[in-house]
Amino acid sequence: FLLLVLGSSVALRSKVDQHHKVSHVDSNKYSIAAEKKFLLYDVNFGEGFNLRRDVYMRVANTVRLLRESGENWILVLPPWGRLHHWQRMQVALSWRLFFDLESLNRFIPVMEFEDFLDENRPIDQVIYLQHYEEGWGTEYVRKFDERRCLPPADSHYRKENDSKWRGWFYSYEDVQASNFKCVSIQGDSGTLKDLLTHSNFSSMTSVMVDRAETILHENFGDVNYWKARRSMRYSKDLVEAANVFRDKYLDSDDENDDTEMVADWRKERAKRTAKGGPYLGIHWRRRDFLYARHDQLPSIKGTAEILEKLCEKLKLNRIYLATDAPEEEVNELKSYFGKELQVFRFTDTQKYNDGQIAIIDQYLCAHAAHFIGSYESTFTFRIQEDREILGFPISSTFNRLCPDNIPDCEQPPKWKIVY
Ligand code: GFB
Repeated sequence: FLLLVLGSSVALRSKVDQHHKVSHVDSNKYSIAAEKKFLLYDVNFGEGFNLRRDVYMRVANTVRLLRESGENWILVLPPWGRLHHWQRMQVALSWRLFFDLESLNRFIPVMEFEDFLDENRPIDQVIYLQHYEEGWGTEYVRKFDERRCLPPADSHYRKENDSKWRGWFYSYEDVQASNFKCVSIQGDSGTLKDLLTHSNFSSMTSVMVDRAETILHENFGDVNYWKARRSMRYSKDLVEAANVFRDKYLDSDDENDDTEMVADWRKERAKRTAKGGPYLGIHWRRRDFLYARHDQLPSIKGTAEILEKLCEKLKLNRIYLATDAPEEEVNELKSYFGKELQVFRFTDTQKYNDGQIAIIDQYLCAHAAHFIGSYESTFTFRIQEDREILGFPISSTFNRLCPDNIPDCEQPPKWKIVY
């Protein structure tokens, strides 16, 4: 039976149409093809772009588990926007601006929120996830319970006279939900699957889970973590823009760098031979990070010294700089370099939005011969993952900038890819 279910789910995944939307499933052919159900989700307002990418992987794995248990769930992608790090306040941005939906669909069926709305589908239920008021207790057990809404849940959704629930809903004003409940939960993608199949919610066709970051990965770093991650290929436009930049300024291309990728990520195989382009990639996290991780970051001059030494050691004279630093700080950094070092940045803010530039920055760092990042930044983590997928040697990837007073600081954990 298990084989039948697994076999069916693979077959279903391949039935995704050309327009990157989920196609109809032939219910006569596949016993798994039950009524379509839709899982929507949102993440706490304060979370950044790269933590949100991680939350996608957790929720995508919930959908995978639901489908493996025979339910026909489809993930509705939460539009991007209102991110407090973005300099330009944009909302309701679709996923296809950033990611390749065909690739996402090869892991689980996904659809844009706009397409969900076009189908005139209602949201039956909002489940607002929250922690337990009393904390974890003496041991961590996976569990969930319907509980009274704790702040801030009680202020995020309100019941109107028509007895429908209104909330943020990614800035779409005419969207509402029929029911709203708060659930205290501690657990992971699997726990969320159990919640959605619980008798209180199992009759709902479309459920939105808010504060989805409350749940963790079921098995961090396992093969399903990496499948979800590998499915998150960047949009073809962004890859193209970054490749043009590599070719023009960094003397870098996939053939010479040994970074060619097969079109379908499911056909990727383990390798450690990637060379990367002849440049040093650096993610230099500044702004709010200076407060959050002050003791773990180098000064501007200290950063320049680390980079100069590294370029000398690796015999590189080009640096690709990914940063959120203000211009004055970038200029100061550059002022410390000798003439032999060239610094490159991708700055086409006319054509690309903040999130797209972030992805191009990450892509360019991921293709460098050597990468060095910022301590515990999720922006840096995503670059390290991309390099694992591309097949770089470990030593060229898991490196961080050390603070001035600890030049031999502990290097990042090596979260290696598994297939
Ligand atoms: O992505 P993110 O969660 O990474 O948030 P951290 C950082 C955001 O800042 C990115 C911008 O999404 C970008 O909008 N940013 C940072 C960059 N570095 C770069 C860069 O090199 N290039 C470009 N183009 N943009 C956490 C936050 O950030 O830091 C938390 O998620 C909190 O909310 C904490 O603020 C202190 O993990 O680095």
